Amino acid sequence: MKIIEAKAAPNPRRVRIFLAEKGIAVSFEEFELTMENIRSAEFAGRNPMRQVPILVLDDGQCIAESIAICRYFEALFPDPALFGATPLEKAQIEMWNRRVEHGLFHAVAQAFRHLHPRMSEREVPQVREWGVANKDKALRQLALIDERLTASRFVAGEAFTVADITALVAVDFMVAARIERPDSFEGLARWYADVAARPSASA
Ligand SMILES: N[C@@H](CCC(=O)N[C@@H](CS)C(=O)NCC(=O)O)C(=O)O
Repeated sequence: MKIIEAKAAPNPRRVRIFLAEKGIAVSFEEFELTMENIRSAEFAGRNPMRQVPILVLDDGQCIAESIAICRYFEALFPDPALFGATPLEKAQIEMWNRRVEHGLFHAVAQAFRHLHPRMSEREVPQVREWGVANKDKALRQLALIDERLTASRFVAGEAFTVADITALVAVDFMVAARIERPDSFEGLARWYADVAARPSASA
């Protein structure tokens, strides 16, 4: 088994943090995200979306999508439960993870893809106005997460979960997307200092 990734990219980082939190060792293979590599038939055969990370199982089956990969490992190794243990926890963590992924993470990714010169060949058409609109959207989403973290220790409640991993990676991705984090978000700052200090954050 191996995970095909690009070390500098945010989605593979989500999987690396998840595995580090679980204490699971998997071998990683670096995939250079050049246009030539992305267009290759071999890459498309592994993931028709032409994106990393991709988990390649020993029998050659491929699982893409960061959360699908994390869920696979959660099912194999349930402790610590990063997707929750009880039906209620599972629902709450799913709710928050989806809010962060479809809200903040998506907005930051859209801002990056539609504004960064490095993405011009990849994001066609690259629509500047859409990138700018998503910078504003990302800040609105961040305000909602800040509000949540003013009342809650972690994103989905009192325990660290996959929703914190999604949020941490999204907040760090803001740097590449050139979106400044406002100092006024105190709940977010308190949470960020806590989760960024976990050993898994540097996985
Ligand atoms: N929904 C996918 C997104 C994967 C994704 O966007 N991967 C990026 C790296 S962070 C990628 O491979 N980008 C290459 C490209 O879009 O050309 C997931 O959760 O894994």
